[in-house]
Amino acid sequence: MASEKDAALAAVPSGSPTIFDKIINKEIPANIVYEDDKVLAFRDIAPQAPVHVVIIPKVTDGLTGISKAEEKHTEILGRLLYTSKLVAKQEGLEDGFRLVINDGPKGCQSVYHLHIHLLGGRQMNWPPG
Ligand code: TR5
Repeated sequence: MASEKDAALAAVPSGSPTIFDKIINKEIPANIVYEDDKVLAFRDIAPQAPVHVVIIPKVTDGLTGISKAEEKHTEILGRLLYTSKLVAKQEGLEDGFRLVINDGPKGCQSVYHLHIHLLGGRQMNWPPG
């Protein structure tokens, strides 16, 4: 996950391709752990837990973040959540895990392509930072 500074410096959503589009298009490498026709999941480059996977839709259809969700996005939102559960099982997180969606500068979002963070492999704390 990004620091506040990273999030503050992140490009405002502009409609131009993000780093995640380049991962989808295989223009830059990523450690992919799950892929189907609609969803891609890969290991975060700066892991915040022993397991830290980023789960993204292949087509955003304007979903730069969860705050941009519209009724037309409900199917892909459900697919993302369901895929999170599949990847958690695949990663052996039977004892629990955490899903996180950062939104906007105050939510510490740094990449404006909707994504779910799957974190696990250690005890999570509450409240989060
Ligand atoms: O901060 P938010 O919630 O927007 O999450 C974006 C996440 O993307 C952060 O946790 C970053 O560590 C992660 N990230 C950024 C890059 C990247 C990545 N994960 C995998 N591979 C990556 N590449 C190749 N390049 C990045 N810039």
